[in-house]
Amino acid sequence: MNINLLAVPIMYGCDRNGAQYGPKILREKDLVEVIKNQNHVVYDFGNLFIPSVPESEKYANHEHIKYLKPVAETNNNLAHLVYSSLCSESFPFVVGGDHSLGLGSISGASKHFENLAVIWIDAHGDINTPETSPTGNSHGMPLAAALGVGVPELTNVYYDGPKVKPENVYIIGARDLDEGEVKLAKDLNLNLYTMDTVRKMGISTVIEEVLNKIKSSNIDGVHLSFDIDALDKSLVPGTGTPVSNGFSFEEGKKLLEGFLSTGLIKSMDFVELNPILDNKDMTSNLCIELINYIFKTLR
Ligand code: 6HN
Ligand code: MN
Ligand code: MN
Ligand code: MN
Repeated sequence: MNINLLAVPIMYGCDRNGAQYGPKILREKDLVEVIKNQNHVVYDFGNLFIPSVPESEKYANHEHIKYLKPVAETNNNLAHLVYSSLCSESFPFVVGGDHSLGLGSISGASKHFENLAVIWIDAHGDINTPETSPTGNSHGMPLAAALGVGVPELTNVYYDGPKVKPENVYIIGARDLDEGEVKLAKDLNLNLYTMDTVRKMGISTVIEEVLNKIKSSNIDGVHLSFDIDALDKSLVPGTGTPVSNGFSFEEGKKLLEGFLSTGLIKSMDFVELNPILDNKDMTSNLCIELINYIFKTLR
């Protein structure tokens, strides 16, 4: 397959120094070779330009959302790269950076497909709005913005209005949802598979159910957004918002393979690695192993 490697060294969405170095450490650990060795052609587009904004201007664009302007601008640029990749029959692999970039990916993919579905594998829901966010960090908001909920600067990224329909959103592995997120998921009737639900149903049943729903709803493309904090806290010290009771490495691989081997996934995010927080490269090494597996199973 043709893979467009789109690296997005952004940390404005998590406001935590280090998240911008995800692409750098993964490249040092032979990211490109790892993908090529699984028989893909890789086009490395380098790092997306991220504007520099001093900390003193954190709230310059909105009283509660940090760095709103650079986040919106970066997502607009990313969206067009993802769209262009899909138009030229390449698979966009978006490497973060923090999860605010999920908005740009979804925006680009949704312009290409008639009816897009999104699978969001994450300890979090990332469906906060400025009103419900406890932090003002926009990496907790991209999925809400893609659904058309939030400030216009985010909901109108790339083109005006919602990018994905609520019935086409699948959140898997959530176990740290804020109050407002629980309410929004309910109000919009999102397909929410919390960690509790996954434990009750079993991973294979969850995969099967999600795939059946997708196959029966006229979907012509699926975007998979993978936040490494979906994995258990003990496995990923090098991420900004780790949460216990997460997936084991084997479970993570099983989930990824379940979706990636179907031929339905047309684009993907891999986000929230923070090398500065890491413990002896444990997280970055695990990321490389996962990425190797992702491209081994991708069809
Ligand atoms: N992520 N729900 C918390 C917030 O600040 O809104 C955490 C968000 C984490 C986001 O991990 O991509
Ligand atoms: Mn996330
Ligand atoms: Mn998360
Ligand atoms: Mn929380």
